[in-house]
Amino acid sequence: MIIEGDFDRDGAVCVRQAFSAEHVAWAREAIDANLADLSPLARRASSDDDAPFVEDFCSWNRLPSMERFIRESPAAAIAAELTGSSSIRLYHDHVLVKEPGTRQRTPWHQDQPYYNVEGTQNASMWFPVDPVDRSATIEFIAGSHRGPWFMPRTIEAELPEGAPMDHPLFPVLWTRTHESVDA
Ligand SMILES: O=C(O)CCC(=O)C(=O)O
Repeated sequence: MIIEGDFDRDGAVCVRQAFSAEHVAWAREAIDANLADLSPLARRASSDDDAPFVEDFCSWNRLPSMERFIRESPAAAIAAELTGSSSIRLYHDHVLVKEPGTRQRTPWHQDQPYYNVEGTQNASMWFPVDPVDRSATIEFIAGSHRGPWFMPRTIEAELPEGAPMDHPLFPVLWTRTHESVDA
């Protein structure tokens, strides 16, 4: 496994050569299973005149393929390495699928204000199963994991940035992804 970057300083790193082709296949299988069996939490995050951008949450305990990826891939070991933790708990799984041609962007946001957890030993993993163009990949603002915090909002709302939140410091980042590229 190669860790590029400084997690404490920037709040984000790029991890290379940690997952095998089999792990990627597990994730792909889990996403397909999720799309075929959406939970009540699922939502469409793009408008009707856009290509489908579907997201769903918290499916690991009803989809065996999702649970296998979470329990048996190196994901938890990577989180332990980055946070210096001896054990890792899953907060949630979050599947986001942008079909080819989707224009809807994921807006800038921080994850921490969405999560009801405290502390600095936490991490989110963004794991694409298809090649993603530079113009469509995730972006981070280095150091934004130290706040200030901004109000959560939904992806599709396209509201102005939320008001700063009065919140202690946690390691999360401003992230966004662009629209998907055409297939
Ligand atoms: O992939 C995306 O569109 C958004 C991912 C994201 O915001 C996150 O992982 O926190």
